[in-house]
Amino acid sequence: MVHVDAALPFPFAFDPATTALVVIDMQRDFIEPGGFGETLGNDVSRLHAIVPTVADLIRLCRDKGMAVIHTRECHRPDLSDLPPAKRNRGTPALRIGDAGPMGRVLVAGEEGAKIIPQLAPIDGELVIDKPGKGAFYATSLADHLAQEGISSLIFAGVTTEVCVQTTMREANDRGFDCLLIEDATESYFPAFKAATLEMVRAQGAIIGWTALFSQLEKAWHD
Ligand code: TIU
Repeated sequence: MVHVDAALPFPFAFDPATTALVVIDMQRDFIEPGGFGETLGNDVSRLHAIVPTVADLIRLCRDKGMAVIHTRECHRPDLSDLPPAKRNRGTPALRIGDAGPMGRVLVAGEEGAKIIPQLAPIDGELVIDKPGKGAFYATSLADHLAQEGISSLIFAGVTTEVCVQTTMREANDRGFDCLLIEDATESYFPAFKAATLEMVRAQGAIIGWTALFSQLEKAWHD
């Protein structure tokens, strides 16, 4: 067992053999200019800052032989999995499915929907394409985790209060112990990130735990 004694709100212990790292939506569409995140009116530069930490986290988990899973928020080219309520929401400069500077926005296979090259999956790692915010909704993730005997999940990715938090809540309801790596997740809104970290671990880890990457790394080396 690995014991992350510094985790909040109290120590988090996990067995790497039954734990997976889930890296949420580190896609060009959210992290680079010209993608979906920017069309929603966001400054995407904040999200760049976590890339080195997410890369270190992925490397550590790979080195330890732990399962690494990546997700991508994207839709089929015919948009049959895109509810009108999602496509038509608000007044963005570009809607999901429209042609933008990185291809069609949030459409599978387009440049913008790809995971940024620095964090590209390697052979053997599961990549889940998801039409919603949560990675369990309308995907094979739950079946895969059951098949692999996974019972704990470590989370990284973007954005903290949208796809990361939704997925953690889905996972928690399904019985997984969840640890969110604080400096390997980011939001377009600093206050939303801070609030999410607090609400996740409030009430005795009502959704899960949080820890810094350095605290996870130290736990592994102790
Ligand atoms: N807009 C926003 O903060 N996030 C999303 O739309 N998707 C994810 O969080 N991946």
